[in-house]
Amino acid sequence: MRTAAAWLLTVLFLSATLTGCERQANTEAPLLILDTDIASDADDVGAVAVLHHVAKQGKVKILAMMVSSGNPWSVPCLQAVNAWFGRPEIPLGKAHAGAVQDESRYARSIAEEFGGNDAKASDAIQLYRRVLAAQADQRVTIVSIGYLTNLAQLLQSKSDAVSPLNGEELVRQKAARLICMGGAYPSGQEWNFHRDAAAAAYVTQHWPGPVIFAGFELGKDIMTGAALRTLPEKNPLRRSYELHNRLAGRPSWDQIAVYYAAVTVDGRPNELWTKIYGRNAVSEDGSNHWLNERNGSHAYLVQRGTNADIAKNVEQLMLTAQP
Ligand SMILES: [Ca+2]
Repeated sequence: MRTAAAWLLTVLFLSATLTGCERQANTEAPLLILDTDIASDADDVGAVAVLHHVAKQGKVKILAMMVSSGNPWSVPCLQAVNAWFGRPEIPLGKAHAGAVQDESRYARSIAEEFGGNDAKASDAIQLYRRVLAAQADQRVTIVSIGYLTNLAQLLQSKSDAVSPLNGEELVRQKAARLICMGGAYPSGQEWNFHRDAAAAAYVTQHWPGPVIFAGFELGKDIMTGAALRTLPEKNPLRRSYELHNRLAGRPSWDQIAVYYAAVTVDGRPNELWTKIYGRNAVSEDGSNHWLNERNGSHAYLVQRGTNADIAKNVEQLMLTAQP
């Protein structure tokens, strides 16, 4: 067990050495864009619930949500969940044709049971450009909890009527940080990278600013969702987990990325996770390995808190997330 003095020294050391990665220097609530593949697993719905909860607490401000899955029910499902949480107006972006096609055990049912639709959804790349161009410089946190399909296309986008900047320049100017659930650390193969490996490789290579990776290993033993059975049945969060695997609980990969975004405003060390700096290299098959670099603009998260503590926090946020 740490002594108080050792703890203080650790914090001072980390403060002095680990703040270079995130360039967001103010303490205002992050302006946040969520990019989700909501369809193939229920943790995306859990993450959306956590996001609504922390937004209600004033810890983040939601600018838009993008969908990287090509499942036609993903956007209507997300719209239904947002409407249930009292935020039907959140702008939604739809992936281009050719996006990863996922099966889903819940997306269509949630859309139909809770009346979701994609009538007002925009093209994801156009929406990214529009939303980013309208913000103050280096204020936007993007949290990716699915494929990097949209973000790769955003980086490759050309100047247009919205902004004279191309995608990479626009991101450099407006984004404070990208928090990305993807990859395994220090090396391995993970679903989000693997399913659109070209996009994962492009984004890790070309993102013109800090990227913080929340890897496979972080969420896999943080099981949440089973406690949702205590909620009323007519609740899209509970229903998603019920349809997905009968409320048996699922790993919390996506909630962790959102939770991290909400509890770290300016990149100072956090009691639940610390960061290892360097550079992430993604191969053609979507596997990745870590290159240690002292001043790398990438970092991956290493857990400090216990699985039980983090699971309790995440599940509590999901349980108490209410319209
Ligand atoms: Ca996901």
